[in-house]
Amino acid sequence: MVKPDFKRKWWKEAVVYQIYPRSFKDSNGDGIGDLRGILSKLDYIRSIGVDVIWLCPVYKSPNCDNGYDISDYRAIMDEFGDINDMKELITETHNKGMKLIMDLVANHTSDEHEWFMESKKAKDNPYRDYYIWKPALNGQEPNNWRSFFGGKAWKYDEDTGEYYLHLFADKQPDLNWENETVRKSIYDIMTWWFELGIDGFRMDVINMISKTSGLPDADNFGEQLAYIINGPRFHEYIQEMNREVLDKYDCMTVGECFGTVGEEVVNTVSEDRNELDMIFRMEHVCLDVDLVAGNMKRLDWKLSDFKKIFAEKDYLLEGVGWNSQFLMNHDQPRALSRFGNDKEYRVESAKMLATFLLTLRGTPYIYQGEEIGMTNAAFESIEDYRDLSSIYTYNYEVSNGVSPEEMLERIHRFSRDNARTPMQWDASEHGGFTEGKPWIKVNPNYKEINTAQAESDKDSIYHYYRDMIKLRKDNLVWVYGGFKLLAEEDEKVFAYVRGEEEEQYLVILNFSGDETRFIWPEGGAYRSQELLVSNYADHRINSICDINLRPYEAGVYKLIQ
Ligand code: ISL
Ligand code: CA
Repeated sequence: MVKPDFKRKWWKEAVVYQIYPRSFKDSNGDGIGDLRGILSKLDYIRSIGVDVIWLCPVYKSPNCDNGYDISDYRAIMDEFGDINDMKELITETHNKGMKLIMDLVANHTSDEHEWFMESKKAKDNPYRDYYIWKPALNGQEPNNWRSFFGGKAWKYDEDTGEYYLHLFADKQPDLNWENETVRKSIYDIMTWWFELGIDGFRMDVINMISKTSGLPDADNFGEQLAYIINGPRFHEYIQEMNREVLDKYDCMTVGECFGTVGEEVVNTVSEDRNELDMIFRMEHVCLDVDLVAGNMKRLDWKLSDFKKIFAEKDYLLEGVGWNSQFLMNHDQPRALSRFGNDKEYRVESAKMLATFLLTLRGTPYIYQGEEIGMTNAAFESIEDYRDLSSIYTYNYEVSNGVSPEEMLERIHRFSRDNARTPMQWDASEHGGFTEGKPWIKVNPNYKEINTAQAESDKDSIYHYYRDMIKLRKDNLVWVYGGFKLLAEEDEKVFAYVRGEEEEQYLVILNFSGDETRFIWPEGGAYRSQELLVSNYADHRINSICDINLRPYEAGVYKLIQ
């Protein structure tokens, strides 16, 4: 359980704050968040106690997928500002003692990127091979792959009579990483940004850049994933990327690696392989919804399965490599609505989840608004939604017989827009996000849930996050110390011990809305315990071996030996 020989790194000790720029803060009243908006809120971000800001894509983009479709990697999206704003953001972030990482979207570009526009012109265009073009097979698509956003993964181009591959929207053609010039061009872009002063990259669907050769037909989507994820040349490319770029900078990298499991995780983040610092694994956000089926139907899930995922991912990398920890991001519902209770126990459960996220081993990522307990939005009509994948799924399922009411319920629960409603700053109109008309509706609960309220209330979720981050920072044992899951099969309580033999802590979290009792006979081995944190002001226990917990009650104890 203990590995004191971990190499210290700033990014292991950091807490990251993720910003979705479109929804963070609008500075000029056009209803769209922008870089000057972020600049105006840097002091707020710093006040949470985080060290690193991860900016979702801000590059020039026609915005079919809110910036995950890039048309120019060296320019800023018109609505967000310009390169001077970006330079100022980098400088100011550094001046305030934080670092800034960007989103590298390199599996695909926009179809409006110059490379693709050239590529489309003719079969012998020098850029043709930048993308994955194939002729029809028996008058049909080159294979039967599906896009992640629904429909076929191939689009026919009339002019040149061939299909191009798009694993995401048809406006997001996949780059051909087998082409060395493509790889070099991406490395040049990365270098360009490092020279501008950024501190690292979150890499979008990076485990999909190498596809199985021959692009074989798949019997189902699961099999298709196997042909796409961690393909034959993935590690070679990432090692090359390190030699060409990453090795030259003191940077951090985190790869979005949906579907990467087991040995492939080890192969990607082992410190001796020089690939990625950490990856985002998605298992814990796939328990209650089937991303392979893609229908947003809620599945029953068990806390014991959730716990095993966290334990296994920690044990797998013990002494080998580093984990990332997150409960939500811009593609996921609000963690509080999903794993807590966003109604009668909103504050308690949000604090419980904060206790969890910040006492795990691995670098924690907080998503904007998580620190004030923002919740899922339940818009009345599908017209109020903006996310292309939510809209596609709604239309597809409804046209296949699911009732619109049922589909709207699924959207309420799982739409990516739950995370994308504007940040709630105060109780003024549109939550202080904009003085104009927001590009997507503000969650109507902004009058009660906003940063102004959170800052002024000493018992708020926001202050609790600050305290938890401080606790984590005050003692490196929270960063590097071992993790041991207790009571694996308990379906209400998530409990674990952190730390070294001579210094141990118990974290106990009631993940349910019921009162429950946690019996821990091994606790008898300790002389006593000292309570460090709880989300209930009157949290008391008689014995560490037998703990009563109220709904979502959480406690962190130092165990005295
Ligand atoms: O969003 C999802 C489920 O709701 C995922 O399937 C998601 O599409 C997948 O994890 C890849 O996400 C990343 O790449 C996409 C982009 O739309 C996402 O926002 C991004 O995080 C394409 O670039
Ligand atoms: Ca704006």
